[in-house]
Amino acid sequence: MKIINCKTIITCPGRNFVTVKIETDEGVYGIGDATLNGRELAVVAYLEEHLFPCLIGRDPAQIEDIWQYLYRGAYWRRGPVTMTAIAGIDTALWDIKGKVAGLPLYELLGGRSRDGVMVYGHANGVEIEETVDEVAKYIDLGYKAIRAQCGVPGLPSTYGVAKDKMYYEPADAELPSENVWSTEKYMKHVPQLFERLRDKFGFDHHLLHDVHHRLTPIQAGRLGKDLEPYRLFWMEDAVPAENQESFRLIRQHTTTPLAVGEIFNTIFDCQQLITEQLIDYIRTTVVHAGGITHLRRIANLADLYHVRTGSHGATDLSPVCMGAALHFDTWVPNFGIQEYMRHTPETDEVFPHDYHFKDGYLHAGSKPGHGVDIDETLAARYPYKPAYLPVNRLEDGTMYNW
Ligand code: EZ4
Ligand code: CO
Repeated sequence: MKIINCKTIITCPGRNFVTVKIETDEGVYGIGDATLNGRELAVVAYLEEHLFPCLIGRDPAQIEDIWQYLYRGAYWRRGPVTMTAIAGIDTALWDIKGKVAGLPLYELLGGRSRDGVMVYGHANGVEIEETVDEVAKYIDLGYKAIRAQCGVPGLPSTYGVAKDKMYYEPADAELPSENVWSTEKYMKHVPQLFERLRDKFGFDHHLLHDVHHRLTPIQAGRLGKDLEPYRLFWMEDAVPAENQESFRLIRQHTTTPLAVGEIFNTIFDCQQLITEQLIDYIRTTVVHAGGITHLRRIANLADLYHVRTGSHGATDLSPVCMGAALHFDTWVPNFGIQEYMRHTPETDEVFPHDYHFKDGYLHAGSKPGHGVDIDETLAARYPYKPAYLPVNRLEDGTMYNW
């Protein structure tokens, strides 16, 4: 079997998605997600100009060799654009392998390790009581785990607070919108949110929180400590993680479990975090960490150090990524949890899929490959629209982390 054609499909059914499609001389094709929020066309150019020409004529069964060719062979390694492009191709090749074998992807990885994949949904509100109502909705829908975010008094807007609650999309403007941040105001407010939630709902559901890279290590230690009475499933992205050693200080001060990694693209971004047991959950996912082939390596390393997976699953990760991630989650021995933000009905229509939600779990389905397809005619009806993630400034105007 030979690869005869590769292309990207760009579509915007509410938000932008980049999909790789690889076609073979035997008629079998595979697809992979290659969406990098706010930087979509950089990945498209990398794929079309630099990677696709190298794939024509190759045997799609040689997934490992192709991965090594694209990673090592490029000389220039790592980085979000490169690794997202490689991920799109890698996912499409696994999809082809599954279709050729007539097996769902989780069977190729080693088979099912669990019946369903526990997911967490996003509850958010401008005020605490609004978030409380949203958490109640997720509990009614059957969720076992819910991430809770809320607005901070004195700050006009912040990460995690959405106009459209179920379909939160932070890339909201043609040029980056600007948020204002105060660590002091935030740190005073968050423990009140979780006190109220535990008071109202008790301890039967997992609660999670995303700090979105906004603290210093000692502040994160303090917040983790303040949240200990509410027994969070995790505190996510407490500090920017370029400096992996930062987590040592957080660890010294709190037993609140730590999650990080949605913006990591290789095992080298989390090597120290894992081997020194500085985190509890690694959030790398298929689309931004080099595909199934590389994510498997990260998960295997993590398993040796009691670190479990908790893959990123926001709406900017397309249903193709979600499908592949769910097969991965169904297999991976050290699974922790999977983030699940529902896509809009328009997006679900463009990407028909085999996965489904039931009683707090997602089920990968049993179709060969990852079980997600793309309706190209429908996709063409939603042309690309430039959209950026916001930027963040402190109250005195200093640029900060978003
Ligand atoms: O801000 O996916 O945990 N989820 C998140 C997401 C990210 C977006 C960025 O594109 O932090 O909402
Ligand atoms: Co996050």
